[in-house]
Amino acid sequence: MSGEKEVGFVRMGKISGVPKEIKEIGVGVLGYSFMGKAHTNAYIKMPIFFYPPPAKPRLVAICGRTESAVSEAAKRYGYEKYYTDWRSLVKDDDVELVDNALPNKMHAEPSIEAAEAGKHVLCEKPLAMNVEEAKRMYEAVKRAGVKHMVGFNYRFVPAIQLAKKLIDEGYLGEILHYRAVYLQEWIMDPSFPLVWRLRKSMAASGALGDLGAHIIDLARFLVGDVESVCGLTKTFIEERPLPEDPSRKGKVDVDDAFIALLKFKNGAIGSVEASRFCAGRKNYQRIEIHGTEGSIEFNLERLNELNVYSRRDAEDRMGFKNILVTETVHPFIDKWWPHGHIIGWEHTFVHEIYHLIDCIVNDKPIDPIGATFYDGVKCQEILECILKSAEEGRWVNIPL
Ligand code: SOE
Repeated sequence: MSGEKEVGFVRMGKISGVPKEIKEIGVGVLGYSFMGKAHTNAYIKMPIFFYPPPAKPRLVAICGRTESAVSEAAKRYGYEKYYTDWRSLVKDDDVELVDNALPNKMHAEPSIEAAEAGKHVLCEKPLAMNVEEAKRMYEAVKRAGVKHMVGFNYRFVPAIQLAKKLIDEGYLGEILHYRAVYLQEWIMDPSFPLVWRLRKSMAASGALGDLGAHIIDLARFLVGDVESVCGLTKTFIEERPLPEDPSRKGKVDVDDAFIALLKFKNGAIGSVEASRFCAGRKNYQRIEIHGTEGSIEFNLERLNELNVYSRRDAEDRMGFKNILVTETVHPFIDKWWPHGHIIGWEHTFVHEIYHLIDCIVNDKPIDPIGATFYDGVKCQEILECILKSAEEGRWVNIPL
């Protein structure tokens, strides 16, 4: 132990800096608000709980447009530097991993330039504004040979991983139905301003790309690829006060809610629905999957639990079983607390960041557990086809 010395009867040892046996990885985060905070928390927590870490994230730099806000965030979170120009962060030689937590409009260019600068890239969902951008991003990371992941963090819920294990093992038999909703209520007040998530120029779509992207990615992760869709979108409040001048209003040009039917390539059928107008639903992502041998049910607002039904159970005890997914046999749990000491939403980001950094340091494949930019492209195709279907009022096939 470096700097050890006798202090009376107590030996004192000084730990200076990161123990040399632990590698570091320089991280630069684009964006400092909601997702910037969730990701930073994960970078700080990961090496403590996944110890020894594959590498300890070094909070090199954070970036945001407003210097007063991003400098405050850098101080608060513990970043060494801050930038108001994303290009400077991407070019910073100390940054090995660029984490793009900016609005959807700003996913493509910074992620492509990061890849071209030889940086690994984590990009928040949805990957892009449209399929064309998503494909350019995917081509760029492939050309650069860097690791690439999309922030579909719900893949990293232990209960979702248990669901995937049961499905992949055939415990549910042949999958017949996928049924998912992702319901929130945060913009029901007409006085809620026209923030970037409600503007087509910044987000491309509303509940569809924001919440729908998650349950569409989980559809692919748990059931398989989608063959065709039939969608419906709705905007309940057509205009809202402008954040920059509440006395003026702007048009809401994205969906407040969507519903879509899915035909999967493996013959299963599905429905996905997301809305920001469901009073009482805070962050209510609920999934039911039914197979020939049984069913599972997951609710994000009770994310430590998975309800499982098996037709193989004896008739006198057949019924949904509630599994508390907090035993160390389940992924990631052994890194936290004893069983029953439940985890939360933020832990899914710690798991995601651990997986990414482990794959970077040990050159492991991000998928199938994590979503790569390829998965981001496939999700983008389904999003775009749902919009096309809603506009044209017909079923639309997903490009092969
Ligand atoms: C929307 O409010 C939102 O923050 C999404 O953008 C996130 O992806 C989701 O995890 C929680 O809800």
